[in-house]
Amino acid sequence: MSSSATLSTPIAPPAMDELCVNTLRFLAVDMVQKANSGHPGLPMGSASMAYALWDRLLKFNPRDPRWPDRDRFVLSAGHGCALQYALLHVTGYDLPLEELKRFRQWGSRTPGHPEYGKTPGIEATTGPLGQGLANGVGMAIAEVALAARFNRPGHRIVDHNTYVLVSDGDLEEGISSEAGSDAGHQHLGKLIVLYADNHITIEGSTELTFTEDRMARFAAFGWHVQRVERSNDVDAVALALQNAREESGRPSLIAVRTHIGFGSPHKQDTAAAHGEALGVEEVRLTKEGMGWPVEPAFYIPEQALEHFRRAVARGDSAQTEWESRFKAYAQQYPDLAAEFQRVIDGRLPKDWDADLPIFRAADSPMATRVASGKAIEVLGSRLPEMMGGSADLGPSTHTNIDGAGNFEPENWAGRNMHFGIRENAMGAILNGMALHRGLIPYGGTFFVFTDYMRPPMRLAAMDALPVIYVFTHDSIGMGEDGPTHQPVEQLLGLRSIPGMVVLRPADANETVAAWRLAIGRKKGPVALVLTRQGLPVLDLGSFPGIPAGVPLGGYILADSPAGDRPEIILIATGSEVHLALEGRDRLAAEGVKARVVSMPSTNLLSSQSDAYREKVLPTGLPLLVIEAGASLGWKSYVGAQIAVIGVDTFGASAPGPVVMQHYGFTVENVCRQAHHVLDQLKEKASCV
Ligand SMILES: Cc1ncc(C[n+]2csc(CCOP(=O)(O)OP(=O)(O)O)c2C)c(N)n1
Repeated sequence: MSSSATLSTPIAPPAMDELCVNTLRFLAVDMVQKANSGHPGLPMGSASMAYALWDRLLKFNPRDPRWPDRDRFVLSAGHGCALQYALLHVTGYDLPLEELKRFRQWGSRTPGHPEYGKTPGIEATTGPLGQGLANGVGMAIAEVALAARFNRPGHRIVDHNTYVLVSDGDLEEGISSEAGSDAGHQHLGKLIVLYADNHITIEGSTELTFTEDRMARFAAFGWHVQRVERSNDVDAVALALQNAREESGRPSLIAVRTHIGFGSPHKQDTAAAHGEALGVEEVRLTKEGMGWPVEPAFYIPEQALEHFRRAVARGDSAQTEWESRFKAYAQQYPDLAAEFQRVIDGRLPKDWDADLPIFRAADSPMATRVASGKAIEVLGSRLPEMMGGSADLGPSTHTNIDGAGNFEPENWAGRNMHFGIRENAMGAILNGMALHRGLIPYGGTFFVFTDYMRPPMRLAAMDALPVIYVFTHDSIGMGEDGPTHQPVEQLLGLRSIPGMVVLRPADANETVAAWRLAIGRKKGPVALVLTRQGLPVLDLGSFPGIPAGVPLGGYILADSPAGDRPEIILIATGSEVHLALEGRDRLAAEGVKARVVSMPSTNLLSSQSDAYREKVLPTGLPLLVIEAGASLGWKSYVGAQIAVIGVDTFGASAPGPVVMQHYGFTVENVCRQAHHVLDQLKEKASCV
């Protein structure tokens, strides 16, 4: 192209493609240059393939970015988001050009990596490489699961594709193998991945690190694979995409040989194009070299804009067509249509929690993982949108919904998922399912292995996704498997993720209350942290405060005998609550008045009013915390007059009760520590 950017006469299709692709390229270049920060290289190289998708195939409506049957598009290589913002602007989303000019600035809708909820049309927060690809797998799973449940002969009301754009970094990350393997196994034919195969990462050529045959790898996962050698051949990319769409039995990978920094005379095909502005002079040379006006920056040729904006009418007619099909469906299947609307809106049905179990003291001992399993059975029968499973630990995590069938290629209506031993992908797939909407996704593993899935958990919290985690074997109390399997610092770690609600219930009834809260909470992830070992059941007759107390995060489970002002408060979570109760009784016999506060969720308690917290933990009273986890968080949480019985080293391999005893989780030690705290206080007082 030379002067076509300024032509006012009609433009032939290939020239129009080129004009549009260059519009995207140079918008991205100018965004990064103006911000003097960001990643121009990937957008410059991938603009053509992204254009092929958005112009020829992608089903979307810029005026209604949340229309349920739209195709999903995830930019897994989130650092290339200048390209996505450019696409959103030119196709008519509510993203004014001004926002492109404020790329990466405070308060803009064009943050440094795509953030879900901040920019219309962004389907997932991406940036940590590999996560977006696994999100796409989750979205594709949600699509087939909802299609299996809601479509009827002649009525395909759920029928869309999921597209993901990945880079080398995405495919180098281990999660791409976890997710790729799962997607191939599940025959997710409507998942289509475009791979920007540009041979460059930050440190240089992929020859340094990445020489396996990626196509063969994905073929081995059961994917349909294609290669496009000339990325700027929009028709060739569109044809490959079309082939991928026609391949219904396998997910598709299309490796497109792109060139990072395409068009930049000094930076194309080098790592220098990856992550910094090209520089004023290089921008000028690039624009001149490609026949693009150097000024003004953010130039959008009228014809290109007109062409891109046809997406609005196209999207509108696609959505209108779907709505009329949905109307016909609703006439024939009114209940199903209403149910579809309900799950897409994320509304709960009436009486969804009516049959939740109430446990009695006679049910003791019961592990909280077992109580959780019983709650899941009931909830699963009331909430057909519940779908989840475990990373190959189902028999231990009790995450199965009886009678709900396995989710597998032969039965996408099945709701019990087998993620395999792929915690990272499991977390990201759950996120994708939540992002898609229409399901309540949950997943489980041993608590210690949350270390393998922190990245997606962090993103779930960032995106306020309603994902539920079922983490069992929650402390050194799990016993014989030893320190590799005994979580210590994980509680503190999860509690420190903003927006993550961590609940460590004390018994079966607290577990039921925790599940009720988790299902009812529509914004943000909830982690249920559960025991392997059996625990006494706190009968609601003796402890009526449990159902109302758990959602508050902390509450007075047992006050000082005779309701006197306590001299000390024993705070405990999970299995240690029982120790606190025993300690309280023994201290009473020794003449010390103690209150027991069960604190299943420090996060929830800290969001209660000052007045409530003061009622539960009056200022000035000394505290003894009993929790089989790192003590670090507690010291800052509750102030100076405090002692903690915690675990500040790794555990040990032995039967659970033996390990607990060795680490000081005994009634004797609780009483000793309580006396110690009180003695210290007295000493302090006498010194004053
Ligand atoms: C999990 C993770 N690790 C590291 C990074 C930092 N990072 C951003 S892009 C990138 C690699 C760049 O190579 P590639 O994925 O091929 O992108 P391109 O150079 O084509 O833009 C890295 C290491 C990241 N975003 N996520």
